[in-house]
Amino acid sequence: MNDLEIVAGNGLLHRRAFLTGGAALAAAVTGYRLSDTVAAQQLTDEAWSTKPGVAIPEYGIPSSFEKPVSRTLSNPKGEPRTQHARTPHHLVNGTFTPNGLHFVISHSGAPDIDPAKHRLVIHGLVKKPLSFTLDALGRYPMVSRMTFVECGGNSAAMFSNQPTQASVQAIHGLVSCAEWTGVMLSTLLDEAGIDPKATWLIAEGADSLALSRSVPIAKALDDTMVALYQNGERLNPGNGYPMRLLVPGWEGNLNVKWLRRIKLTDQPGLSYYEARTYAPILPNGKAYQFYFLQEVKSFITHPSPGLTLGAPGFYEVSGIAYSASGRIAKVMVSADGGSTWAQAALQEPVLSKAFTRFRVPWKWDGGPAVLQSRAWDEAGNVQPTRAQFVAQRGQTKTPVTNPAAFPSQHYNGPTSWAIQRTGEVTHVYS
Ligand SMILES: Nc1nc2c(c(=O)[nH]1)N[C@H]1C(S)=C(S)[C@@H](COP(=O)(O)O)O[C@H]1N2
Ligand SMILES: [Mo]
Repeated sequence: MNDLEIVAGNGLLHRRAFLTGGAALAAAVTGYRLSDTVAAQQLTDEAWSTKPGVAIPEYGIPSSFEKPVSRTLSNPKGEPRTQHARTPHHLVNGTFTPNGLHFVISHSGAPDIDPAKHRLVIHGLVKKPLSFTLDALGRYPMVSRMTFVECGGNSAAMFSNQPTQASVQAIHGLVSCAEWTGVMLSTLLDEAGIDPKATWLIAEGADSLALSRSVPIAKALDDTMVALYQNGERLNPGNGYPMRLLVPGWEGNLNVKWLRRIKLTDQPGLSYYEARTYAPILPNGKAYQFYFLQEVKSFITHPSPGLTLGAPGFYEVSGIAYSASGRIAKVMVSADGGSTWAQAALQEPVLSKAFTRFRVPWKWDGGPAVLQSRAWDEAGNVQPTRAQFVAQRGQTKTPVTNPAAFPSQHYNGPTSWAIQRTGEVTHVYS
């Protein structure tokens, strides 16, 4: 068996090279061997090795060399309008997003909530209206789960009829994945006692615009959570401190932050965001309303624009895949713009409604190549091609002067990165 077997065009290797051929692959990547003494001479004694280091701070932050690993802000001067902070997917690895890099969309800033004064009220069509302090909520049984949150407007640039010369952060930076810990909403609704007439709930935030969204009771009782912790620590202020609704796999906007009210009703509230922003008009004239799922999707993070390749040779192509309909079943990667495909290795554990990292070994011959990924989920859904997607949902002219203009929601087609002979990576449609 050849460990470095080429299985698809432009040099994609069988994923087995990671398993059985790890050593062969590593040797092929580094490509040169040194004698014992020459190897030892590679070590020099820098200042940091010759005197004691600095004291460890109470709260650890990344090395000063990691400054470029940060979010990009849509209003860096704090202009009072909707703010977007985008995750640098090309500068991180693994499957969850550190709290300081989790994307944020905030339509009226982040309220500075005193947790001692904050209350969560559950009322409406319930037998026993309830009010909770943060301390009281903390005494209920808790659960932890990894899940992604994705803005319905993530990847809006992909609706443009011309490729956008931007990074994976600019194009797909409005999705992140974290381990959330909190109380299942079903536990709280059980205590309040649901009136059988209740079919929806309206969740409201404590921010100044009181963002509200309607959630069907079935989803509320399924896997919806009142999240109190994010990756082990209290929620970041931008992500809803001290509590948020977590509606796994569903449109980001439903994940109401700074949660203060849940009202059970017998109909949706038709709030601003569900009646306007997240009800785009389809090419067939119908509104895409109450469409909640963030469908199966994947994109390559390494390489991607900004990560210029060096010399020809071995590279790992890697990226993330996720679906609102469960676990990722399979990811295929192409290096020739979609003509031939190699199956990627999936990083275990593969969790439902969470990021799954995929990897495939690639031998770049130095010529032009077009990298692309396509994911399948366990429910049998597959990412549509961009052409299929655009036929159903439409596209916009370039340049997109108003990025909020429709259509701009729920893009889940593939993304293609072209590798130039110089090693530069650019965005193309293929
Ligand atoms: N109260 C409140 N909740 C909110 C928002 C907001 O502005 N106010 N933004 C929403 C939007 S549009 C999205 S995509 C998600 C983003 O969650 P994150 O900022 O934690 O990543 O929060 C949603 N919840
Ligand atoms: Mo959003």
